[in-house]
Amino acid sequence: SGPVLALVGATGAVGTVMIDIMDGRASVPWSEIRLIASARSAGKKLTVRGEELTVVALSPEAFDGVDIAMFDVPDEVSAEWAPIAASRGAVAVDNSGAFRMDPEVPLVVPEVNADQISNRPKGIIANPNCTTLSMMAALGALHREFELKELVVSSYQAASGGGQAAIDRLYAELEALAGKEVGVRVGDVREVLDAAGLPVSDSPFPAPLVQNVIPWAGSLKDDGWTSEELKVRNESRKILGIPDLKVSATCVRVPVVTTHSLAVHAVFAREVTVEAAHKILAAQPTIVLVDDPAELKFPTPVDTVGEDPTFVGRVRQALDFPNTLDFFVCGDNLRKGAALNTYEIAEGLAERL
Ligand code: 11C
Repeated sequence: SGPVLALVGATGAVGTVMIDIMDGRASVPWSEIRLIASARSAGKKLTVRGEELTVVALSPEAFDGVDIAMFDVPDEVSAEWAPIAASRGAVAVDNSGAFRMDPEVPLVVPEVNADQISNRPKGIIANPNCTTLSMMAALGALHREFELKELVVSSYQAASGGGQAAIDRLYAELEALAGKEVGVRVGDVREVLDAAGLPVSDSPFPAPLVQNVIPWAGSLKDDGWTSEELKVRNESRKILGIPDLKVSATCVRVPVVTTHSLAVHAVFAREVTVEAAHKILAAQPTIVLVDDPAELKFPTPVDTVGEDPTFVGRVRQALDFPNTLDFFVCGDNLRKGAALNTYEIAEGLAERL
């Protein structure tokens, strides 16, 4: 008798993690879980919570009887199909960028603005970009206490932000370089990749990712900014409810499979101390504070991947900037950064339907 939940994009990188999250829940409120994907994946069988389900093809009829439809698909697929799901009576919870900045679509991180779940005139709720999301639990908690004014962020983003093809590419590059001595002269990494049949022209990334960091994520926008950097700015403003928040972001891809990291420089209206920030962060249930510099304890992707909370450390009071904290955050970009937050919105919806 509970609501019917659909997962659109069930066979993708985020869809796969979504199934893992549902498997891990002690109980679920759903009377039915329906898996939906492109016609190419239709008919595939996947096990969810011990039950074998057959993936059905995306079609208007696939949404019949569905109460909540989670979308983990590219922007253009969501742009077309989330409104169709809504017109069939479902609430669409969309993880793409298609609707995030629509003023009639709430952009929700439950621990920051859960109240927005009920405000959905279009029948669509958006899930933020994984880079923005990774710092939201921390910034939301600190903003409540100190009032955030300015934000300067550098990201260290994992390959899996680019989906399965990007994950496959990183593994292929790692394999091609195994046992080779590189990093000695300009061009040596590209030569090894070319010889292995992996020219950068075939890559989802604009440069080799192994032995490298790439100051580029997303697409080119005005004045040299990338789409990813503008998402960090616009989405942070909307989620935190600070329309004039000053934000500057530089988004960088690093050779990590999963877990985005961010170096955050946050300026507040009120006086801050590391001690007070520690207390606030430690009290937030979806944050794990790992901050003991004397013991070399800080968050890293290796110790974050597969975990639900975001990990925060290296909290410092900026020496030359008043009311300012610098800190480092790691969040699994496929879990809280994508599937988990979407699922938490769906759970919040189920309580309110
Ligand atoms: C990345 N953050 O790491 C991107 C992926 O707007 O949902 C997610 C893009 C988005 O490449």
